[in-house]
Amino acid sequence: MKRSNFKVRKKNDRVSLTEDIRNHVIYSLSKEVKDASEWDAGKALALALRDRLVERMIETRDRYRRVKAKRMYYFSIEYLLGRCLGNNLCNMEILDLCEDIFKDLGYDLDEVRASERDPALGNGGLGRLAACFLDSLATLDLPGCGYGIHYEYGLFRQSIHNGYQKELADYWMKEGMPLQVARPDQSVIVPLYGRVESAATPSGDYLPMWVDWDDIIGVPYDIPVVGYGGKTVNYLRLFAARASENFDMDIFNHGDYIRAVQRKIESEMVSKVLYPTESVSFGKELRLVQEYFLVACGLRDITRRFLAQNKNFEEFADYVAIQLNDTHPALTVVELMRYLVDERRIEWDKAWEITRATCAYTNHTLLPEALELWSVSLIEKVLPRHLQIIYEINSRFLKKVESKYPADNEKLRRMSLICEDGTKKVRMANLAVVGSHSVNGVSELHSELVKTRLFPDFYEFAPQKFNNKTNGVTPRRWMLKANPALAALLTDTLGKGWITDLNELHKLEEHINDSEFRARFMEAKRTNKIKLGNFINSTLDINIPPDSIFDIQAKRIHEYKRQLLNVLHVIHLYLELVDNDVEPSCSRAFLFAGKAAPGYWEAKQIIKLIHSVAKVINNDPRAEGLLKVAFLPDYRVSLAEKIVPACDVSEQISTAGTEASGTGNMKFAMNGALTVGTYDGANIEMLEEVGQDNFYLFGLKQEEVEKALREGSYHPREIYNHSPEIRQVFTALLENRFSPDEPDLFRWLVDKLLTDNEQYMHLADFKSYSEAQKRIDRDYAEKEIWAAKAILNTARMGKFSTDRTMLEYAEDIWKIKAVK
Ligand code: 26Q
Repeated sequence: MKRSNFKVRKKNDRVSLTEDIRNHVIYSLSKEVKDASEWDAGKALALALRDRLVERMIETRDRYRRVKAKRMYYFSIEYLLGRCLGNNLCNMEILDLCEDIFKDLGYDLDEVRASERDPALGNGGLGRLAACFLDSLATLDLPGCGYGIHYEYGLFRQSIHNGYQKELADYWMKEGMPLQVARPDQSVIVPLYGRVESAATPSGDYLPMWVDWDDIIGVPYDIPVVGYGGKTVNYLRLFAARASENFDMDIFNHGDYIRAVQRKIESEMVSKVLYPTESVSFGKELRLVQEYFLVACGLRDITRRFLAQNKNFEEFADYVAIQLNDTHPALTVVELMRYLVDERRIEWDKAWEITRATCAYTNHTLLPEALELWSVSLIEKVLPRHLQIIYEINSRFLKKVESKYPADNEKLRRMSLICEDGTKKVRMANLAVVGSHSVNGVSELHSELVKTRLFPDFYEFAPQKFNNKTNGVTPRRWMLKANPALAALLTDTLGKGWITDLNELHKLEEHINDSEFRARFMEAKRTNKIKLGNFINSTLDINIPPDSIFDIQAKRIHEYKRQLLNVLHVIHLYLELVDNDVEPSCSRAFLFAGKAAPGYWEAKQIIKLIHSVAKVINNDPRAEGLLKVAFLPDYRVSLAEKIVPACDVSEQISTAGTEASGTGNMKFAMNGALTVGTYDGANIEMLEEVGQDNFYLFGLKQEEVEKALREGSYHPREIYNHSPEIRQVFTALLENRFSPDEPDLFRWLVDKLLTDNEQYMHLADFKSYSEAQKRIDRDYAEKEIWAAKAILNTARMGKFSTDRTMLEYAEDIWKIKAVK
């Protein structure tokens, strides 16, 4: 029987949109049009938009079904989406039209957009990368969707009191989330706890039975993801945990109804809150349950969809690819094995082949403390059957290793999925590597280090699995939406092609000697700086002259990212000015933004230090017009959209070998900032693209860092003894010039940075950092030179669009094709 194709009916013209907005005010909000507030109008617009997205989402699904397309499912514990309204309007190319319609109705769309809360269902880079991927997948008409958790509370909001970070709960759906589509009919049941009973099949085979489990319901909510041009609408499917209606019969039978209900309600904790840290949460049972919840919900959904079109699981990997965003969803490997072997009765070797052909794993970190380990006893308690399967996977795998390397016990110990030092733990990274056909890092350098430092044994064992996929960012949100001033100039100069083919920006180089173009480019930058300056002025009461260099470090606060190096240099410049009478040749504003994990003491002290330094410098008349320092609270996607377009100098100064890739670095450079950066992560590839003259490189290389730390030859005190600049900075800190009311407040950091083999080698790079900063000062003073460098940064960032990244994943790993 031939199915008829779904037709999209809603039009995107002024008449239909206006009509639908009015209808939603009446029929969805139950108000008279004349009584609708600006906010009501915004909500009605969001609903009118939703109608259009939903239609296109159905059409897209229909299109994928018709060709039985292979689909990719991105499994990620985090998605840092940012505001949706403006982004959707941009991608559907109706932003200007809707602004106009709102004006006609007497409202201001900008205000409505500014009142939308960010869905902040992620910590930082990893979650934002997932969101950029979704935008590119839809733009490229690729059948790829996101799976995640519908957290009730997103990443905490940051407020600052007396220079210290305070965390506030982020109930992000307070005003509702008009875009999402609840799908209770597609809910799934997730079992947890219980025990395994061994039985036998009639033919005598081992038949394990997972019994006495508790269950949680996973209810899917779909957030439509519209690609640029508005044709393809994929979705992000987030699962919320709901208590099942089955009561714990034991308690129930004893008549304790309320206690039985209470236990059920506790199960809804699973999707209550996002863990606000990028490590150290291992051991927390709830986090393990969250990871399993995602995996179990996702796989149930996928197998149901697969079964609707196909019965033969031998073909599973021809229709399904699953990408594991770090090890957080690594239990996918085990859950898929359990499903195939226990529920579909497929023999182990076949099931293993299917599982490995389906799964692929991306690593995002080299920091040893961020590698996930879960104690065997905890896994046994929460997922008893899965533990058995992990052991079985391990024993079969180690047999293969042993046959290749007979009697190499050390190798077996290192490659085992079980870490036997102390209490037994499961190494999730080893599980992800063994259970996947592809393992990738997120920049060239990082992918090399994944092979040589993180998984050398696995690389030797199966080198063909390992590959690189350099990160990117979506130019739709980070240029078109965030930087309308620059976007208009680019479209004026090149046409619209750059929006979906960022390499088109290369053509800007033809205009580099056109003085009018240069002036317009710098005028756009100036417009953005004035906007950000006004924002800072109105929120923090700090006045930043638009002609000063906007020097920005915006990212999570972490020692490895070295905000401290930046602050030490700011203090140095200040002391040069007030103690040594050396004026900087350009006025500079040092802007910081970023959250610290609530339990990360050092990171929180760094926030306090920035505020303390800012207070002294901003209130010193001698620094007026020359130096300013500001910390912008509550860094999140919507704040980044204000910051990024206004940046002149982007600080990407991690210790070489610690930042897997970075993506902020790309956003800034795309928008015409110059990078002061180390030879780390994707900085290296950005440098290759823009050339040495357009990038301020400094600092030790990864091999040098590694060698010094390995040999124990880093003695910061020697550097200190030979550097009058560093001594002056440390003396000021120890003399409490930035903490007059709290003596010794910053002694810890002087002590720490002077400790032998200090892990992030701050002082080793200080001199070369400060020299790079001097070069920046000199170049910025030459307006025309600077403009050319800024333009070349925008022109040469084509590689760093997630469109490129997604096409590489699609071709090399997922084997999926566009369905137009
Ligand atoms: C793990 C277990 C328990 C609790 C939390 C976690 C956890 C959560 C988040 C561990 C790590 C993360 C996030 C890591 C992250 O954001 N990494 C960044 O990924 C970016 C995208 O690839 C890179 O650009 C950054 O360099 C990398 O730091």
